[in-house]
Amino acid sequence: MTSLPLAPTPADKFTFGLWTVGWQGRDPFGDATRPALDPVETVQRLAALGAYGVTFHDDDLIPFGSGETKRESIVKRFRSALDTAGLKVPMATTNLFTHPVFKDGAFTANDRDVRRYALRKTIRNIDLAAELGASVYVAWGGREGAESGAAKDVRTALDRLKEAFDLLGEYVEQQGYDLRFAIEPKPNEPRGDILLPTVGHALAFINELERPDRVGLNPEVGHEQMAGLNFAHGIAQALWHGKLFHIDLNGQSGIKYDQDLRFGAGDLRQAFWLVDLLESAGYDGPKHFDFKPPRTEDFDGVWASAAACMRNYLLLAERARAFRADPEVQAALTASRLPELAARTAGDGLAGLLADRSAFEEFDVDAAAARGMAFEQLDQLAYEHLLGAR
Ligand code: XLS
Ligand code: MN
Ligand code: MN
Repeated sequence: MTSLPLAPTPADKFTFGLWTVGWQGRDPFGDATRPALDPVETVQRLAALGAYGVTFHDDDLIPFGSGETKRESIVKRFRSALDTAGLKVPMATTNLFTHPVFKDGAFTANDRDVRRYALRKTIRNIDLAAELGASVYVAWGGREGAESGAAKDVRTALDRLKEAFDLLGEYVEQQGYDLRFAIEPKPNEPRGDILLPTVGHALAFINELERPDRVGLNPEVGHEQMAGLNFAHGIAQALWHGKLFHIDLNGQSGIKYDQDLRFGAGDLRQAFWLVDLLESAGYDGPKHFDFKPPRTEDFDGVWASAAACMRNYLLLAERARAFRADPEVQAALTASRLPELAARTAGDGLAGLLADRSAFEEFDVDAAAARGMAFEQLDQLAYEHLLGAR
């Protein structure tokens, strides 16, 4: 195993939300354990750690209810901090969940006035996102859902959700912004059940929109794992559809509340396969950390955990590279017939398949059933690399 003096650089495209390191530790059972962070300090700290960019919800940067003059001076100060630090804003999003007005949702609230307000709030921040150079606009519908059956007519709510994305797409097109939307699925929390709960639900929804090309996904590690799903498989399918516009990296230990652990904590094995996939697929979008430094930490712990997110990604990328480059792994992949999976099943066409007696009439089913797949040896090699034993 090589020694690893890995240090992140902007070329790695690591980004963080203002709300991640800025989380004050307020949870349903306890008050804040840390004071608020000035977004300008966040920009400076992240740049010093080697990050590429920073992202925000409108209200993370401009406190809810700020007047126009205050808003302008905040944006000016933030922009000059970005310029000095050399940090980018590749993505922005809207807070449609904190204020009590969104208690029954935003784009799918039963209350029509709330839906119209939510769209206007979003459009206002889309203007700022475009002004700061963002190319992705994330939409996480945390309050779009229900706790009880009759309270939400889900089919009608999906009509309203489609209407919202169609209107936002129309706006962005009208303004000539180079901005695409990324839907972030989550199964529950804060609503009992959230609409578009998984990658698969969201992919199907996008096909019903007026501008499906403008809309993709921002899947989050912990959100799929909260539903017991294999995150790397979900990402592979999103890539297959050309829909991985952005990604939220963090850690989660199994099916429970949204833990938002630092990347690499929680399910390390899934983190390894995820990094292996992103690196081998050549994903070149931002690698965005959406984590919460635990409320046990002071600011030293906050910055240590932010640095650890990036380091864990780089360590896993190095381990994945070593795994793929190992001649024994390549032999094990062949023994497991991975190259064969890449061959067309019927390169000879349907006629060829129907005419091929060896495919059916003369096929030795028992002999094929008796062939071992050699997956255990292959998987153990992955473990050895992950554990630094090779
Ligand atoms: C919450 C989400 C949220 C989105 C952005 O669970 O992860 O932070 O990423 O609104
Ligand atoms: Mn989360
Ligand atoms: Mn997220």
